[in-house]
Amino acid sequence: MTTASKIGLFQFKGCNFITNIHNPEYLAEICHFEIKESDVITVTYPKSGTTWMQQILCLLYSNGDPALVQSKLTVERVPWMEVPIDNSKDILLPHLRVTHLPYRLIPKTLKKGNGKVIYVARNPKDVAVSLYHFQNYVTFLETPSSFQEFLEDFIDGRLIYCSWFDHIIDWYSHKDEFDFLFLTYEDMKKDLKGSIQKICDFLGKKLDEDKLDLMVEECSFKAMRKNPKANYEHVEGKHPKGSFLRKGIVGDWKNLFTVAQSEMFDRIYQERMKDFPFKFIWDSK
Ligand code: PPS
Repeated sequence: MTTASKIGLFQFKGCNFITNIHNPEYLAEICHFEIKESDVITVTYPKSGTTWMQQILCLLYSNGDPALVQSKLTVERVPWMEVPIDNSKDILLPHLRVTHLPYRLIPKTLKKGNGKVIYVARNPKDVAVSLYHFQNYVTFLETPSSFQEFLEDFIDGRLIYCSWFDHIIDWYSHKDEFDFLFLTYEDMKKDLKGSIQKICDFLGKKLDEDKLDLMVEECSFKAMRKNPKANYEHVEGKHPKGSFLRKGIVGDWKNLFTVAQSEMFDRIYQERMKDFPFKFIWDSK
């Protein structure tokens, strides 16, 4: 374990983790975790729609019944792969996990093709804005001194889980090793019902029309923000002002990036993503 350049972070095998949440001994064990055929692992870079996918999968595996999403914190329903689990508590949906881990740190059995992987990507400009507000909201990460400095740290991979570019490029280049579904936050915003249907097809699940409509309702930003369990309302480590589920929109970057910052980001994006084989909605804007 080495100290990362930012307060509240440490490095493990070249990746930045949160001192308050992760521990190096546990991280070292992850490569030996046994992943089963029935396991479903959601992979995201931070602030890309993890909580949203946790909500969708939790409802899907409880047959659309909202009781669980209203009574348990998101993280208790669909836990993190890289965060130690309290074994004294019942694990409600043992085959569901989420992770922000880079490809190189995941379990060997997952790399061998056990389980299913759902990767959710989001426009990195919106990811940066969401993470910036998050770092201003929580007390366990460094409060950015300015958005300019924060953006440079984001681009150069000095924040949690390091570089957005490395994360997506690396995962996507290995996608054929997995039973793999690639979704974007923007597509989920555009057509939530269609996205849930895609997830059902991928997981071999069938939901009747009424249950599907109920899921769309329960997974809307409005419903999730109103749900204290999904919005982490009674959890410590936050400043009084703000909300975990903040705005939930596409294109919020336009409210924070200056023209110069946007142009600088676009130049770097084009260079880093020039060989990326997938065309994103935001690429054409
Ligand atoms: S984390 O901390 O990495 O797990 O965060 P993550 O859940 O990946 O991302 C948080 C952002 O996702 C937004 N969100 C949603 N948007 C639209 N609809 C729904 N249902 C939804 N649920 C979560 C959340 O508001 C964060 O984005 P911002 O832009 O900050 O609002």
